[in-house]
Amino acid sequence: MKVGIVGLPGSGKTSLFQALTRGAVAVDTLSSRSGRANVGVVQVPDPRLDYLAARYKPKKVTHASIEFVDGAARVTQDGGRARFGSDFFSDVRQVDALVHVVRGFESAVGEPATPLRDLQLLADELVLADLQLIETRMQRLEKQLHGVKKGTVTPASIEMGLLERLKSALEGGASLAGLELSHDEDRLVRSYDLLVLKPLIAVLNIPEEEITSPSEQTLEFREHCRTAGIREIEICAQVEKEISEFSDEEEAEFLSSMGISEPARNRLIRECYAALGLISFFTISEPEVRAWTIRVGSKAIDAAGTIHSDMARGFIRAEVAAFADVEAAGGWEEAKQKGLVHLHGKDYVVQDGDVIYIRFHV
Ligand SMILES: Nc1nc2c(ncn2[C@@H]2O[C@H](COP(=O)(O)OP(=O)(O)OP(=O)(O)O)[C@@H](O)[C@H]2O)c(=O)[nH]1
Ligand SMILES: [Mg+2]
Repeated sequence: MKVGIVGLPGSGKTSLFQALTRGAVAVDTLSSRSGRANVGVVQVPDPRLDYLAARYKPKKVTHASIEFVDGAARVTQDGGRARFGSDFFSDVRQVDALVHVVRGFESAVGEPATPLRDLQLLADELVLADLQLIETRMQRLEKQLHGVKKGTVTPASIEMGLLERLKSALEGGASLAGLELSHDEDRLVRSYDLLVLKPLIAVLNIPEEEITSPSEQTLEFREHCRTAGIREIEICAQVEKEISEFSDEEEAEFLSSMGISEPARNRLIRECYAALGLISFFTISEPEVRAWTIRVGSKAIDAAGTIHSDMARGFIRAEVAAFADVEAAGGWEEAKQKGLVHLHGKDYVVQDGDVIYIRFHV
């Protein structure tokens, strides 16, 4: 799963990327271009995994991970105006979620921050790109419908009706989430891969002095996102980047001296994971304690297949305990003795934090 870091020039995207990746692995590019985009694999911090690792001391501990991309989906500056080229949109299409970095500090050339305006600027561009896509599709359907008697119901006429509804919702500034769609319509909408439907997290890049006390402007931004249903996080990318360069011990010391329990980047990573619709389940074995990634709503059989295709093929039962129960009991065996490990069939819907052992035959 790829998360694209986007935003106006100089908003702090690269600083944030470096904080997230802690300077590690910054390689590769999006498939369409070379030498411009950096991709970093980032571990999803998870105190539950930390507990299991400390309890079982396995040879290996494997975190869930997601990828962040910086330097793709570039917005260029053209005489003070932001320009969104066609590259921007084709790059955005290739990522699964967007982190929109919005400048909340005075720029190097003394421009005051205008976070709400900047947020809207990019949002409007995404809407315009989707409208264009919708209109192109409508033109194609019109040709198909040419000569068909008015009022005749065909797949094309049904799709046309749907596109008209999408178009007027987008033009009216309404969210598509509010539309009531049938199962088939929903499938069609998904197939368009609309940009406005990509999960988006707004990151307000605040100046250092605001870490402890947010400004009026920041509070206004926060409130706007809350009422508009936009996921939002405030981060000082500069400071996060500096913290990320510390060793683990130095970092812990620094954070505790500031009275902070964890770096802001951890919250952002988890927020991205959730926005992508992902949850984790855990497996415990002697060689490895591991967090596995699946989509919300996945079943026990999917979990088995994530670990190994043989496990899905030979699936018998899943032994499952909620992480909280394992922790409270003091371990997996202990949870079992207390009757907290349950047997489930392949259709069991896996919950975030489940500790799972798959029974299977080969
Ligand atoms: N005051 C302040 N400056 C910051 C902060 N974050 C980034 N900067 C500065 O802003 C400038 C741009 O930061 P980058 O991280 O390179 O921004 P970017 O969005 O990657 O820029 P482009 O890739 O050129 O679009 C740099 O000089 C940073 O040091 C911040 O939180 N506070
Ligand atoms: Mg940059």
